[in-house]
Amino acid sequence: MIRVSGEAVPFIITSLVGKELTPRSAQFAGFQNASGQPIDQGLAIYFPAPHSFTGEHVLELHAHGSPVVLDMLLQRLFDLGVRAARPGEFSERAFLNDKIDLAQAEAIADLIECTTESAARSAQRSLQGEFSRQINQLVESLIQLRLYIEASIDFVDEDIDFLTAAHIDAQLDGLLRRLETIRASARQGQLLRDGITLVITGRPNAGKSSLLNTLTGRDSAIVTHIAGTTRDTLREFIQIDGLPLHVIDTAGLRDHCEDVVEQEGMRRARMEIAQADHVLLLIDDTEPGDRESLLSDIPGHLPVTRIRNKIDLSGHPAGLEKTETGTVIYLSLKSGEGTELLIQHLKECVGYAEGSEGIFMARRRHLDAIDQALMAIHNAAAQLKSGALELLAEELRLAQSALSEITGEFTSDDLLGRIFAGFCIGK
Ligand SMILES: Nc1nc2c(ncn2[C@@H]2O[C@H](COP(=O)(O)OP(=O)(O)O)[C@@H](O)[C@H]2O)c(=O)[nH]1
Ligand SMILES: [Mg+2]
Repeated sequence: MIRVSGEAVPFIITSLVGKELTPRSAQFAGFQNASGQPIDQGLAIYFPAPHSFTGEHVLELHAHGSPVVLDMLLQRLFDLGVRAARPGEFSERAFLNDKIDLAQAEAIADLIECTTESAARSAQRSLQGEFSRQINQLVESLIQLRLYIEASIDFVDEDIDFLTAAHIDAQLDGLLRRLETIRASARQGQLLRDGITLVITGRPNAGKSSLLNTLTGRDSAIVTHIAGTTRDTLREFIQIDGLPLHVIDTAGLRDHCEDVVEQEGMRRARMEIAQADHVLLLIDDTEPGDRESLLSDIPGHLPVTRIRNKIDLSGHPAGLEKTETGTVIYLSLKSGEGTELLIQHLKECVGYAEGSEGIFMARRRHLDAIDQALMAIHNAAAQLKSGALELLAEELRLAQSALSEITGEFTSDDLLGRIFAGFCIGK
């Protein structure tokens, strides 16, 4: 299917199809070259502006699928003055013509790229405007409150019944609670979209590759009793009950190693750890002594789960312990005992709730905007306490503009360019 959008569409129809098309109805037509000879025949649909996806005149041509025919048809269109669309250009025009807002446009790209069913449902919800609607309602409430506060600043001497401080406080509180609910849904949506990156590390032979294989359910990595088997980093994409996980198996870390290949593997392993969302530190439970010294290789802010493996040999019962330095799970990757604890734990620590009811697709930038708005409203509450109404009004304005960035009401061209460049061509 070829889709053409823009002012010249009526001219294209006359030249290519050679007859008038009834708006919004699929019509069988021949597609002609410059001398009136048929290139192909198929369905043509004309959507006159503004009742089209982009808001401009749009023509859709459904032709036969051969790449040669497609090429001839495109060449004919180019000869008529058409040019190829940039990635996301149709959605961008729809956004610029107020057909959809920015969050909806992003949902189109997310719907196309989603990797799980839950993600598809959430993207669909965002595309229908559920996320934008909630954001817009909040913006509306912010504007109302701002109006009141700014009026009470301007008419401070007049005898008008303004909101009392207690009223404003209650309203700010209500805004905070609504925003936090939206944030929770958006965070789930962002998890569904991007997932998290898990990096498996530990001493050689602790069972790292066995863990990767357990998680993927197949022989992704080579497992042997030989220390230093894994040298390359191995990446697998899996999902646990709809939660996307990027799992990375790495070369084992040890202090003394002569092998240059293994040294390079260790360098790469440390690089992956630095970029992880969560680290799984594998420890062989049969090994005596302090096997957790590797913790120093892991940046302090990263959540680490220590997995004490091979309990089939050590005799330790399967289980999960919460300690001051994080969670410890005892399991055996050989017998499978305790592995379900790990799966449950992973879902819990990323805060993943099963089911996609009420979740909408969201991106990092949406969460950042919500966080900025939350902070501004917190600040506004503080300004209220100190009686600084002007500063309070300013914080509300900041909250409003942060939220408006989500739907694209105030957005820089730069950001728009970056967002639409991430789309595929034709969308
Ligand atoms: N008995 C026992 N052996 C295990 C267990 N997990 C892994 N192994 C063995 O330990 C060796 C090293 O495993 P591997 O996954 O390659 O470790 P890596 O070097 O950390 O990737 C292999 O021989 C595995 O079969 C376990 O839970 N119990
Ligand atoms: Mg390995």
